Amino acid sequence: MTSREDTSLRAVLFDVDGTLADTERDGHRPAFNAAFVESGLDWEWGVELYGELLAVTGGKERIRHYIEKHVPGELDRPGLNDWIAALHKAKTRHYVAMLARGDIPLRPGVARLIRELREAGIRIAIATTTTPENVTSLLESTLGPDSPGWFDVIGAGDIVAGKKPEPDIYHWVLERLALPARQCIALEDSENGIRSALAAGLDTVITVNAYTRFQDFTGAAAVLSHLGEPQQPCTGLAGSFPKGGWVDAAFLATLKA
Ligand code: XBP
Ligand code: MG
Repeated sequence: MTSREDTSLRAVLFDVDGTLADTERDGHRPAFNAAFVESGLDWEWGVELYGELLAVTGGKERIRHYIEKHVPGELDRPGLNDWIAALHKAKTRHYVAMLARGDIPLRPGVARLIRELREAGIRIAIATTTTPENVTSLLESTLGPDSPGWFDVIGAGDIVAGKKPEPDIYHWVLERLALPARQCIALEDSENGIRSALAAGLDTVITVNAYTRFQDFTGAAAVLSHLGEPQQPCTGLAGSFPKGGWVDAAFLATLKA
């Protein structure tokens, strides 16, 4: 096989929210609500409403979408963009504090797979719409203080113009890895995520969560309940299924073969 056709697995690109950890319902959502209370707002994002708001990726973008849809009078606020940015900054402070308390664990199989990929010499990277400090805080609180350094590239937040489902963040990460999409796999949890990854040419494995279970994952290489562990096998929902019930480096490599 010539190098132009080489599709061997060289890197795995992880989404963060919903993929590494179930962060949305009991992490980001209460952090937004705490920021609203702190700012004297009577907004409260319940579990169901938040599920609808997740259609828009990015916290600042989500706040603006909420204002447009639910409290349009606020659109007349002077300096709206700066006000949203300040509100979001408060939200990030609350969220990072939750992570530092160890409130949010990794999903099944995540720590194991990261360890196995590193042992196998397969590079790892992050591609997410969330704020960069949220990523480092989650990694440090769950995998230890050195763990952000395990990732060759961390692509997060506002560094690209178009957030998921645009492919920008995946293009940005692939460029810095200096790898073609055909030698990489994306791990995602949402429809916006898979649209972004597929548009960047990446084979994508989905692990669903309560918010994303019934979304459209057309084009996924595999749709699974979670990454699985030897003691906690995953369930297959579509596409390939890992022998034994857990995703490892060998399974991901077979998806590239
Ligand atoms: C995650 C997001 C993020 C988080 C909130 O999407 O959309 O905006 O919900 O984080 P994905 P911020 O998992 O596809 O990356 O408030 O820091 O934006
Ligand atoms: Mg996600």
